Amino acid sequence: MATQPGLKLVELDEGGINTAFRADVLEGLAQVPKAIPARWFYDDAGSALFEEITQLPEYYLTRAETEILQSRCDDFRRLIEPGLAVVEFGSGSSVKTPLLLECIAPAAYVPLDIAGDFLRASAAELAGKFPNLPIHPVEADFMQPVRLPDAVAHLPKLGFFPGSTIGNFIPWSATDLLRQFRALLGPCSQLLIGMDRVKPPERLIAAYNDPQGVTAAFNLNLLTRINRELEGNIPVDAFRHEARWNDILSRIEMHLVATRDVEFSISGRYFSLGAGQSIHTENSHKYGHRGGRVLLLAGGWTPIAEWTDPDEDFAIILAEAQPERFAP
Ligand code: AVJ
Repeated sequence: MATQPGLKLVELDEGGINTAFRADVLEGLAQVPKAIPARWFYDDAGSALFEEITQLPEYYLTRAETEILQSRCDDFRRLIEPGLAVVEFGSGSSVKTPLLLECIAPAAYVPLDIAGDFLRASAAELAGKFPNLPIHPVEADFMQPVRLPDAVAHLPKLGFFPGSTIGNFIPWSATDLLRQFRALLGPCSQLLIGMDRVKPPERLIAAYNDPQGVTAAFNLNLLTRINRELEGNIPVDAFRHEARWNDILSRIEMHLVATRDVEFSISGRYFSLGAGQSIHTENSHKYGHRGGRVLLLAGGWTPIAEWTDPDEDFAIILAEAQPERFAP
């Protein structure tokens, strides 16, 4: 079956401006310290740069997670029933998805992503690999209320949230998001989620500050996107990429640091930064083997199995929706 036309849930104003993007940028830059939510990295250029990051020798996350997915097919088949709808949150290029779909014999696949063209291209490619699987791409921000296609309404669901994307959210928002997933997927659903593990800061920083400068380009692309889509004139060359380990909050932070005093405008609003000040663009939280499970429990999901790669760099956890009430 061919790819469905898909639902489009991105709101544009009369001028074709993405209003949610504009609101996040204008609010975020008016804040102290300045911050822009990481989800806005993923325009087409940003999504392509992220795919490049996943190939970097320093960026172990994707390789470690792929290794787990490849080696645990029997476990997935045993613990996940056939015939359910797989709903992937932030599907991106969907490169890891076949590894799961091959194992568990699903009845449908629903990739959700905010990068529309990228989403449709990836869905089309996947349709080539799984000609008998109904695919229903949904262009949406999974942080907003989402409606699943009617075609999968009656099916049991497996949420798939790989890549350690959960790490982008502060634990408070992460638990909100997990609860939202639970509400969307239903009371008998399961969730397969990837989380990056805590490890020595040197390795973490190297993964987010590669010598080739791909991560820097990914971070700086946000400014280029703002200039293009939100009528901005940010001098991109006046910023440099920085990755910091915040130990007390257990996260890598990415910043865009002004290398000199800068002034610019975005959608008619003026902003300035002094030399050395930064725009905080991403958090990537890392969890220990207990912390990750507690996060899931707090978000309404009971862990039932956990796997890591041999070096224990990365974990995949399978959880099921907690019943409304449980003993004691
Ligand atoms: C896709 C959010 C998991 O935090 O590791 C990679 C994004 N940022 N390099 C991550 C990212 C910089 C990535 N996630």
